[in-house]
Amino acid sequence: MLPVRPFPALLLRKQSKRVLVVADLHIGWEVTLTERGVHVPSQTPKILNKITRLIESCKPTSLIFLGDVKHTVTGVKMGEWRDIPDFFETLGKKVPDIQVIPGNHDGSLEPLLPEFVKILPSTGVVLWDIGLFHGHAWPAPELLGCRRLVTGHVHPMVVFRDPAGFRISRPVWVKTKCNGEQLAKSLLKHASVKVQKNPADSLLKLFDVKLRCSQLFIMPSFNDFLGGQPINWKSLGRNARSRPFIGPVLRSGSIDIDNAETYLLDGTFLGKISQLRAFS
Ligand SMILES: [Mn+2]
Repeated sequence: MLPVRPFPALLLRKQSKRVLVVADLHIGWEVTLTERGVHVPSQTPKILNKITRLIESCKPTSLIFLGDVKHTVTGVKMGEWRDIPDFFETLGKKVPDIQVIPGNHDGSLEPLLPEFVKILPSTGVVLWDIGLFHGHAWPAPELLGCRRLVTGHVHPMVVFRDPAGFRISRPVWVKTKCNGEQLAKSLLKHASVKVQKNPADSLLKLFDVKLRCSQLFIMPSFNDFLGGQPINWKSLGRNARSRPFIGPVLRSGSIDIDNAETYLLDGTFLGKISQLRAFS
């Protein structure tokens, strides 16, 4: 599992298979601006250009979109109606296998996709020893059998502010520990399952899943034009549970947000989130 520097993309490899994962494209975001009188040309050609360069350098056998391909949450805006089918048709000529894990913005995405694009469950998928899910909803129990989980949805950014009021924000990768027992407990509770004294036993008994997850990676958004969540905000650590945007897994108390490591897209290690709060 390798981040493809300096792209917000992940390459997963096993034998001859090469799976490229990208998250949160939010195609059509600029259409929402146009509706409010701010006219920005379609960003889809730029996104397509970037993903094409990535495909040329990684030569993937599969491409997985980790949710939020489109921007409007329900329904379809004019720009999306035009851009999304063309976008996938172009990629289909370059990569033999294309799959989408739907995110919370992907309502009505299916009619826009060419038939060769496979739609995966929105509860995520297991790929070898890696659990991939978007992050707006609970993953399927079988993902907890993977040592590593990869999610999107948050569009993590680190924000630095200086005394003059200048602000710099950069998209980052987040790598952190995940308490499998706690996560299993929350997930079972959500599934209205009575948890026995040991959540790992319940997971095994009810879902035939051996609890293994211990690490979580949050992917940056693939769309440069889009904002994100400043994950080093002073209040985020304390109030993580009350912030609905970050999704049930991050709210479950099983993710060590304070000690999460952040990396720029070029691989530079910035520090732990708890250290970076002082600069936000
Ligand atoms: Mn999302």
